[in-house]
Amino acid sequence: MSRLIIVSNRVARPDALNKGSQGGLAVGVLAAMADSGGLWFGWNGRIENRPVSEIREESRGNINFVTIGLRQNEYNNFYRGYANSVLWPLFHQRPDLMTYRHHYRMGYLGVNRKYVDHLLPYLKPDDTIWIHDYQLIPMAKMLREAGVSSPIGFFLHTPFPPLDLLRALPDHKDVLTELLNYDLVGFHTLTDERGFHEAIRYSMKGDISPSGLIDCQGHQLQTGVYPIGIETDDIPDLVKTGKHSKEYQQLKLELGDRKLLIGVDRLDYSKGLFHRFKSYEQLLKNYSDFHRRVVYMQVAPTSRGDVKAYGQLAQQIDQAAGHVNGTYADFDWTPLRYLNRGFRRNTILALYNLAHIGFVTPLRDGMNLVAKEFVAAQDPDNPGVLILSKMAGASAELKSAIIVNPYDTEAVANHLATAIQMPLDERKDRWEQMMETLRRNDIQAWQRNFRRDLVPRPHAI
Ligand code: ADQ
Repeated sequence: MSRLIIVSNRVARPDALNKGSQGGLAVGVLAAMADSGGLWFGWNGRIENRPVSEIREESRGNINFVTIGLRQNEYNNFYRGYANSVLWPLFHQRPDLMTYRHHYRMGYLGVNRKYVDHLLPYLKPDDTIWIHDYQLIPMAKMLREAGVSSPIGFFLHTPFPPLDLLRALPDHKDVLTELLNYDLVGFHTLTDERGFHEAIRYSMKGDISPSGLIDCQGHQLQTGVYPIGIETDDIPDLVKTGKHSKEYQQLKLELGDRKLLIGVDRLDYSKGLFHRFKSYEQLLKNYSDFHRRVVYMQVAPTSRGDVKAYGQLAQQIDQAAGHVNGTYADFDWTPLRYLNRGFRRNTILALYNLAHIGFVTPLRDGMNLVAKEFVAAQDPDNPGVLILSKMAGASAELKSAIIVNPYDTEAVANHLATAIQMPLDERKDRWEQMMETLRRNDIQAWQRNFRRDLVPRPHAI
């Protein structure tokens, strides 16, 4: 098999993953590369002052990591600007949170060109190139213009918006043209793929065959649905080691026979924390029997704290958490524990295992790996219950979860009550069905299927 070149904005070194705030892309890509090995290229996460970027090369096992830094203005316009103040809110159906500036677009293109220039010397003719996520959409076009003829695939980790929303982006036709330059474009769900097809058909006048083969403006490319998985078989061992952590031990002791509800998310408006806190508050209001019998722990480390919408969100969430505890806490019971920090991966998995309910209610999410990890971390003889938003990509696969509409806070409260009291037989049945999916479509299947479909196709340059 040819050498795999992965490009993503952030590159996660294995030891960095243990700090617990890397996010789903890094977790997934690292697990996918464990078998195949290859080269992983991207930003080292640092802001640098030097005019020419220093390239850092490191190897761990069969993976070579090649990273570069970003200058302050590149970070501002590319990362904080176009990627996280334009594309992220738009792709998560929040155009109201979008701040569009022309110089953001210029900065975005500039950093993509910089990545291409620094990557080119590492490429060999028979490599397979796999670009990840919304920060790097223009790379294939730029690589092709530089003469690269290797197969180039793209995977979108976020949702793809419907055309009516995409049109709010002034450059949407440029973005679509850039995507046409890939040989394969992959999505988490059929809904996302359908959104892309709709945009190609009506905005770009492209032809699409029933199997997802696109013919448009001299480009041919394939699209496909590749729901990202997790390292399902390795999780029980990670849970075991995580149980030795002092956080797990202490929480277990403090809980006693109280039932734990757990939520784990980057602090992001797409994750629906405000609505989630309101649903929990509604549960406490409607079901006083549960007072002192449940504890909800929400773990949410700060993410993109220097983007305006995120600062406002942090304040709103602090207040909402304070309101729940202000209303219901007593000297011997804190109903909501809100922790603004990351955990080691095995610790977080052990905490999932300790929980009776996985509380996963994003307002919009590409997939949501926390939902899958929660299920895989359960004890087969006494599994917990997953409450899962229908707005997460994972709901297309984990159909035996309790599927909820996160905006309907009263209904979510009732579903929480059902989950808290669910009999063991029903918990086991639901869990078995979800595990069957997680075993069949694990992280290795995800990368195998994508790479199987990534073959070179004709492109007009
Ligand atoms: P994210 O938005 O980052 O990922 P998610 O898929 O839930 O969301 O992945 C988060 C990962 O980070 C999980 O593995 C989780 O266990 C870990 N994590 C989060 N908070 C943590 C904490 N405090 N401590 C330790 N670990 C923590 C993006 C998309 C998703 C998509 C993934 C993968 O937004 O929709 O599922 O990429 O494609």
